[in-house]
Formats: sequence, C-alpha cells, structure tokens
Amino acid sequence: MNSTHHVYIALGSNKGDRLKYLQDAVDAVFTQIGNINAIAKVYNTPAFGFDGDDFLNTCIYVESIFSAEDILAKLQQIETRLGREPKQGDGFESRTIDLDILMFDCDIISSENLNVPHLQLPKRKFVLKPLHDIASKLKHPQLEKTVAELLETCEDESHVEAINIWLKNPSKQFDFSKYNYIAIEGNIGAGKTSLAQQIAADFNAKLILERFADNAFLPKFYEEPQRYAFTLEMSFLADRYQQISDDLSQLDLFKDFMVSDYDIYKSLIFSKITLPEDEFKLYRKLFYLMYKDIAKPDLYVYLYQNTQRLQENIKKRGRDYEQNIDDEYLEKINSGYLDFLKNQSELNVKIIDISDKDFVNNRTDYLWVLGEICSFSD
Ligand code: PH2
Ligand code: MG
Ligand code: MG
Repeated sequence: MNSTHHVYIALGSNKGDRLKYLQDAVDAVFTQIGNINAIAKVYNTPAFGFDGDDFLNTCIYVESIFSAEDILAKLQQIETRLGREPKQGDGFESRTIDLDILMFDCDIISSENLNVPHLQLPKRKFVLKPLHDIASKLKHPQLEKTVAELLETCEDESHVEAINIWLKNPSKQFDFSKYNYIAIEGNIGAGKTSLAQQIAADFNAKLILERFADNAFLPKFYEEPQRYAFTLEMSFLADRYQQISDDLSQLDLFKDFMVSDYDIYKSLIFSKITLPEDEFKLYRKLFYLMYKDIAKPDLYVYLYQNTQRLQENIKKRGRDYEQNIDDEYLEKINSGYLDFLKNQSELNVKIIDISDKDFVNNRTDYLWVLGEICSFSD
C-alpha cells in the first residue's frame, strides 16, 4: 500500500465570493489530493503586509499519497482554475484563492519553490489561529514548539475573528450512515483488501481483514491441491467463522460501521471448485450449520475484474505461492461468485465493474467506486 502523508494546508481569499472560493478549493483538494480529515473554522482577517480587502482564512488537514512537490503543483493548478492571477512582484496582493502547504509530515523542505514548514507560519495569526483549531498539539519540527505555543508567543496583533459559517467536508457526499457492515468481495487480486483499508481509513470504519496470511495450508494447497483442499477449506471456514462472530459482535464505540475484505460465503464458493463432489457435500452441511447464525453484511460489494488484470495484480503483489495460479482457476472462481450472486435473494448486492479502473493509484477512480457503493440501488 502507498504510505499516506499528513498535510496541513492554509487557504485564503480576499477577492470576489470569498467563501465560495474557499469551498471550491476544499472540494478540489478532496478530489485531486486526498481525504480531508479536519477543517478549521473560517476567520475574517485584515490583509497582512499590504493594503487590501479583508481575507477569509482557514486551514485543512489532508491525508494524501502524493509528495509535497506533487501537492504544490496540484495546489497551483487549483489556484489557476479558481481565477488566481499570476504573481506580480512580492506576492502581497489581492487574490481569489491562495493555497499554501504549511506542514508535510514532520519534513523540513527548502527548495527554490517550496519551503516546509511554511516560513511565515510562526508570524501570522491568520494562519496560527485556524491551525490551532485542528492541530493545537502539532509540533513545528524546527522551532520544536507546538502550534498552541506558537500562537501564544506570536506578535501579530491583528484582529482575527471566526465567522459563523462552516465549510462542508466533501466526503459527506458519500453517505455510509445507512450501513452497519459492508463486505468487499471479489476474485483473487481484485483489490478487496486495498479498498476495505482505504474506506476504513477515510470513513472511520472498523476494518476486518481475512487472516489468510497465517493459513499454513494455503501454500501447501497450491503445491498439492487434491491432498490439501479439504483441510484448507475447513481451516478457512473455522477461522472466518470465529473472526466474524468475535469481531462483528462488538462494534467499537468510536467507529461508525464495519468493513471487511471478505464474506464468509466465499468458503462455499471456493470449496465447490476445489473439492470433489462427495467432500463438498459434507463441507456444505457444516457450512450451513455455521452460516445460519452469523451476521450477514447489509451491503455485499463484488468487485469484478477481468482475468488479465487479476493476473497483473497477483504478479505485482508477488506472493510466492500465488504466482502459478492459472487463468482457468480464476475464471472458475469468478463464475462461482456470479452464480452465487445470481441465485441469492437475501443480500443487498452491488456488483461493481472495475475492469477499466485503478482505484489504488487513481483518486478519480477511487471516488467513482465510493459513489457506486453509496448510490441507491433499492
Ligand atoms: N496572505 C498573504 C499576505 N497577507 N493576509 C491575510 N489576512 N490573509 C492571508 O491569507 C494573507 C495575508 C500572502 O499569501
Ligand atoms: Mg500565502
Ligand atoms: Mg501562496
């Protein structure tokens, strides 16, 4: 998984519909840069350092996979799109929107076009005040003082006052509140785990991941399928049953819903392919005994990916024992899932075709998938 960076960005506008420019900028940061974890209050502030109309200023806290340089380039693009005129002279002039990186992780960056932490940060109340709303304990990596301490000792005496209007977090367009438990399903290599992890991080969900990595029978099974199929399927079933009954019975008080990277029914789908018929019948009996008394997801998402791209993903993640899975096996699993989905009527299912999407590396695609998950189908 790509590592995420913690980024604080200052926003300012003193020209035109100031509040709208701030909101448009927040929306654009969300679509192009990353999830917005916090938005400070909006402050009315006198122009600092030059004669001009008052500003509205605020700060946001963003989680992003992009580098500081990439984020700077994206911010400049957004500024231009929102009508920011090219800088003349010292930069102290009225503008529709100004977007500055204040902090990027605990990094210290000083290059020709980027200084992080922002050089003026300690001197400006219009930055420190909103930053304090969302990050009072954040430490300046060079001055080794927290934002609260910097605000206290800041000599800027300008009158910085919160207005009573709040910016909206664009992630609110995705309404997960109707779900308690979402299961993400799909073939081997479809990206179930990546999607479940990303949703859990962005929407405050409890994450339930299949513990297949600990399954000692899996590498053996790929070596000698006939010999290990039944044992493997049994061990998966026991483990999934235990995990689901343990984890689903207790929703963390501080989490909004749960998201898993599997649904227990996959045990039956896989075993139908891997077991001889008589063993499958025995297995099915046991399966339904367990299945009847465990919680079912209130949304079942099936990520459909084509075989070629599944193989590419399997190569990319490079688990030794998966490298010789043939196309035919993947196609059988896909048909197994589709048969199951076609024939069941109890689950709320969304099949999402991701064969021309890359939600891991492309944020537009990720947001598209979120839109599909949250769209009303019923
Ligand atoms: N930005 C500046 C210069 N002066 N004054 C206020 N009040 N708010 C700003 O965002 C601001 C400023 C240069 O970026
Ligand atoms: Mg600035
Ligand atoms: Mg700037």
